[in-house]
Amino acid sequence: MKRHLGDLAIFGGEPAFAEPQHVGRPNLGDRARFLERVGRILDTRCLTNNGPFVHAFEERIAALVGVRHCVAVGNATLGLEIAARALGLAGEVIVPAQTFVATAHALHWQRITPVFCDIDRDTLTLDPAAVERALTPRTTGILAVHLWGRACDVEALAAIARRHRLRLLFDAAHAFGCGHRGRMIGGFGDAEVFSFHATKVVNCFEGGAITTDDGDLAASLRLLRNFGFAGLDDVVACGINAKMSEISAAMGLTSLESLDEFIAVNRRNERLYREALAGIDGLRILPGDDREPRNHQYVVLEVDEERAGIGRDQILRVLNAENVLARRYFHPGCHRAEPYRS
Ligand code: T4K
Repeated sequence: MKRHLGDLAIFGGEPAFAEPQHVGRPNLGDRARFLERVGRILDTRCLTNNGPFVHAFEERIAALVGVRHCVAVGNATLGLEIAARALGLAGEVIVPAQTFVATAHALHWQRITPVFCDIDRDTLTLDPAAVERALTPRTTGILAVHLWGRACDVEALAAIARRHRLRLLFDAAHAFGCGHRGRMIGGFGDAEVFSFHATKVVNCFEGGAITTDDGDLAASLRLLRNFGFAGLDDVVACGINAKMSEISAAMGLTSLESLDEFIAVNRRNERLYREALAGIDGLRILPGDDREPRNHQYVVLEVDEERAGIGRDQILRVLNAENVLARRYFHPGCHRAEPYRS
């Protein structure tokens, strides 16, 4: 029997929650462990500039992902920027149209033109055939996004990159803890960039990391992250300040210690949503690939307005009125937002 949206108690009646239910409320980890680390930072007065917590965080990430190098940065947007620069991206770079604006902005800041490309209807990641069609003589690379933690068609994109001598960079902002064909995301392409923003499965308040197996690339990234300093007085490149602070790394390490627990809670929440919404005409929760490790951090609901008999924006208004802070991601579409629209 078909169910309809009105059957769902959580959408109707008295407000279910006195306080707003923050979709994406940050994971905190063990407070005592974090405060102990903060104590150490204050005791040693080593606050930033690649201190011991940043080193430990980089080692943990590299080990979990299974790569040789991890370069921690202040946030993923900066990570994408210095990765684009270190990889020599220029001219045009292919990006999916369905992504957070940071993917395109990171290129635009480097005076690189993001060329928006269609995505696969099922996985919501770059459609390799559409990538081929978007290539021009000015294309220097592909910046693919593992949207909502779902791996791109890594093999097809790598084949295109090889054939056309392009760089392949992955925006893995959503994908820490996710896998693809027996390997963890983080080890594909020339490099991958994670976000450890407050709303991510592992958070550093603000933070990010670039992972790669390429030692020369990692060395360039380390230079670019620190103003281009190769030694105390030796500036060898036009770098930027993309460093991660010790307190961010302390949060990241604490967060990593509870990763399994966060994922277990996410998995349970996703199952509850799936059960509650199952069989409702016009609503689809984006499927994940259950053969792969997943962080289950995002529950994405697609609304077919005609079949559901209610629009996405109406559903949002109802949820918000019930203090459930669901959001439209990404609205407007990146290619329809400024400065790209005009
Ligand atoms: N590439 C992709 C594909 C990305 O999605 C992102 C970022 C990036 C690159 C760049 O990564 P970073 O440079 O940020 O490391 C968020 C985040 O700001 C952003 O990191 C994220 N993607 C993007 C998809 O979403 P909003 O606008 O959703 O965040 P906000 O503030 O509305 O928070 C969402 C919910 O979380 C709210 O219900 C409130 C709650 N919340 C949030 C924060 C920050 C809290 O309870 N406490 C908090 O501290 O942007």
